[in-house]
Amino acid sequence: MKLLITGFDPFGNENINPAWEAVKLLPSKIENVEVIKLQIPTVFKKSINTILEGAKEHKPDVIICVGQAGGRYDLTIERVAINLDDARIKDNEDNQPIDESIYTDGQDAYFTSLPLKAIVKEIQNNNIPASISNTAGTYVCNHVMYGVLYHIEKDVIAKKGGFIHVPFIPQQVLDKKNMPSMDLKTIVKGLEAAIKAVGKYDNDIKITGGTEF
Ligand code: PCA
Repeated sequence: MKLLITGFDPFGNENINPAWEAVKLLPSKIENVEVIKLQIPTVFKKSINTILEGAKEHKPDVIICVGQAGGRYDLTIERVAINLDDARIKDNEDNQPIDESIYTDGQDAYFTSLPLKAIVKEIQNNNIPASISNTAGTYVCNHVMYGVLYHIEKDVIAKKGGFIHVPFIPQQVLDKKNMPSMDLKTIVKGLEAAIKAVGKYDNDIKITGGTEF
């Protein structure tokens, strides 16, 4: 199995993005999975185009995008991407779309085709906190996840796609009181576990993983 895994460059007030830092440290082979790493810009549209170019070159079976979710304490596997850009802050090229569709001919939302619960379980088996998230927000991460799933449906750029959000790493929270963080090595180990699960499970397992709110 061939996996294309992407990580964003730093955005907002941060000078490092734990997503790319972690992706960079992944081995190039994890059990039966060949891992291809790609940095993508935190820029609307350009981010999706960079993935499309990578997919054209590498022809992956699976595409997983990884992004920073400052404020979350665990690794979160995103269930759904919605057809909406609503940027609270400008992206790295000063774009700030507000309430715009990503693709006018796309569905309202796409669900990930990754085995969500198997991934969460495999990460937790390594004593690393992980859960399913039911919103990837309305910024570039949701944009990219939506773009990947749209292009999987329209032009089959891969068989499966999805998104994982990671917390801040400790060096980012030195000046942020009461802000959760996770050690970079732990994030890398968690992503490795996620990739193992993707290599092992074609279909998801039926265990609880929902939330009330
Ligand atoms: N996180 C942002 C965009 C880039 C990133 O790493 C997000 O969650 O939308």
